[in-house]
Amino acid sequence: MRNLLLSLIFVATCAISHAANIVPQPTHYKAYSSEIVVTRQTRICVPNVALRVDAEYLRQYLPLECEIGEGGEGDIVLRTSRNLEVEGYQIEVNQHNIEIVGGSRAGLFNGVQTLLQMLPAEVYSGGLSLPIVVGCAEVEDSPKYPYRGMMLDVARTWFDVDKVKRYIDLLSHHKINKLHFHLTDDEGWRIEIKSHPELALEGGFRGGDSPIAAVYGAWGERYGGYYTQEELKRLVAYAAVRNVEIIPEIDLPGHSRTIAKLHPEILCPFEYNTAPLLGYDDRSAWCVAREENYALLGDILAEVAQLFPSQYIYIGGDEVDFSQWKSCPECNRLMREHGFDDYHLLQDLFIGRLVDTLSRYGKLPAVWNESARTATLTRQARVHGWESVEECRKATSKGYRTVVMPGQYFYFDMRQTPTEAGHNWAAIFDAEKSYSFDLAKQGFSLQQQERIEGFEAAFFSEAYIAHNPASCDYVDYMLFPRVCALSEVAWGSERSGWQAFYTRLKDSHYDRMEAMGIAFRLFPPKVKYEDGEFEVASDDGSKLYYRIDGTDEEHLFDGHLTADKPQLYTFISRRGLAHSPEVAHKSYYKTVRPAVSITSSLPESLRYPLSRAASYSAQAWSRRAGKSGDWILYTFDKVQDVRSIRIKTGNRHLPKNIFDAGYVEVSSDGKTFERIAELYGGEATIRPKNGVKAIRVVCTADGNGCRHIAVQPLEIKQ
Ligand code: TNX
Repeated sequence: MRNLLLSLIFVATCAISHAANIVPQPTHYKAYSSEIVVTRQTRICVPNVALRVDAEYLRQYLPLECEIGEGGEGDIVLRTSRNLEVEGYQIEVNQHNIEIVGGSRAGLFNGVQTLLQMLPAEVYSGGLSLPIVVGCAEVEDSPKYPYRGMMLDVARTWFDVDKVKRYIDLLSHHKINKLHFHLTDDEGWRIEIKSHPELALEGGFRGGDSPIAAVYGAWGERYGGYYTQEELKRLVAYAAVRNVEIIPEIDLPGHSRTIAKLHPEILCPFEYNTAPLLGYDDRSAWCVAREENYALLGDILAEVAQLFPSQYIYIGGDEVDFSQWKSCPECNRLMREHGFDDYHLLQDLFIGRLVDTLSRYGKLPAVWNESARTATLTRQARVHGWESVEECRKATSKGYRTVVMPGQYFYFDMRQTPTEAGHNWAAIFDAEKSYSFDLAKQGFSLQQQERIEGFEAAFFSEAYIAHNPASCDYVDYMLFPRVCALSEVAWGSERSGWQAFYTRLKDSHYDRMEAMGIAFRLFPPKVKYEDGEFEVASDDGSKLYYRIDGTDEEHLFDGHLTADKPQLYTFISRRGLAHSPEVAHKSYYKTVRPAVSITSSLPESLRYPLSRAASYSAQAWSRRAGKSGDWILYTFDKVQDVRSIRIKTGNRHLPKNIFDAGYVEVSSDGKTFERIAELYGGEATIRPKNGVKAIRVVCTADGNGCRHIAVQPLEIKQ
């Protein structure tokens, strides 16, 4: 009686968890009006020691005793049953107990994730205080697709083990079950290979005295890191507990500049002009004809195969620069011997050799879609369609098990609106577009759909390096809530439309992500300016702030702000660690284009001369990399009185082809110059106090790992 009374008091006083709103949406979810109270006395019970690991996992979020046994009144019981699908599960929460049954440990894990989402969001922050009330419910759920993946590029920007573990946690909370681990690329080699220790010891670092050039960013010091085999084994085990399989990628035969720097003998034997690169050899493709290459690759793949239990090893196959093979006498001899008229077939030959090597280790290949182009590749390969939706359809038509990840929907290194950070080569899109992906609407026939193994999103990290890579904030912002959308698409339950999904996010999942410590992206607030007053609103309950251009301080926006110069104000919404992009009235983005001439100590490209930047039309190029003492001089026809000027070397949205280090000087008479800013990531924004007649950018670094430097038009605001 006393217990019952206490429970009633608890029911009245403690927070009741939100109804459903589970992400990804389960197939069946039925909520009842009754409740059960989880108290400190509640136990997590598993029938045998094999499931103890799952009980211990749950315990990290719900601090209860674990026990091997049947469980009794009030307990949480975890078990498996062969009658369910491997990754399927059932949950029953009734007034007596909570039971999760999984079709296997994987299914049980999925059930545990759903249960966590049925509890107050504080389960994720460690701030949960018992007792809690849980609404009674019945859930029956299983995924439509066995492959629900995320690719992390740890080669361009280094992610240490703790960061990777954190992403494994966050992904697994969304029932993502594959981590495609992009371990090698032109800019880094992140996996220890014991038979060739130099690969990680040297290839894990770039810049400073490393032979690997700092292509992305000003790294006067060695930058990077790598995973030891011991760390990788522990990581694989860590992921396995969370139902995540790690699929390692060694990107071949292109994207191999790092290993080629350490083993130049793997490159094609021809005279290469390194003059524009100040002596640096930037070739990135393995020579197909050099027999010894396959022995080295055999050594590497043997260790990779042994470290990772995944059946598939990812061997790349994307974006091979055929110009290297075209210039190679040995590759051309091979072409003639085989009667090939297409360099894709030469690539197939190379990939085919690796497929044989993998099969000796009991492994199958996974590849980027280019490797399936001619369809000579074994049908046992798993093909990842990244270039377009069309490439995904083609791979399925050729009979390949296909992972759908077209950049236009699932490359989360893409920008989310035009003025935000990130790439735009595939598209500019936010979570709504990822969420909208639909195989039938995209014209996949039923037969093609049967060959879909699942979905994957990618985060390539070349832009991350310019956004404080010591913190996860940039990645979080690019990934969430897009990963939430991916999880719905890949889990494959009936989708109810974006508005309903967005409402579920705002009502429940934002709180969870906040408790998970994710610096996720909020949708941009709407900004209006009328009759000298701002009207700004967000639709998610977040707080709004404004900033005056040129200052760092943020002020709370209380609903009223009058201003005669709307171009000076930017707005942002915040909620915990999450924030929206900065938005402003259209006048903020307005730039002026005064007449300017550009000269430089660098020889200019004939095709992309500096005059293109001077006429504000497009980026201009030099004919070689920058070296210490090089300069670019911008001279205005008339002295300019302006608010700000952004001077940018490098590509428009990537810290590449930059002055690796340097500074900016200004002059009001075109004769005497004053140093007023340092370059960061090849660029600087100046806010001149006096009129500006000329600007000079001076380089203090030798080389940038690229064939030229790019110069963007000045961005001038009045
Ligand atoms: C294309 S995706 C690439 C990567 C880049 C990415 C940037 C793929 C197979 N190749 O090397 O990092 O675009 O979005």
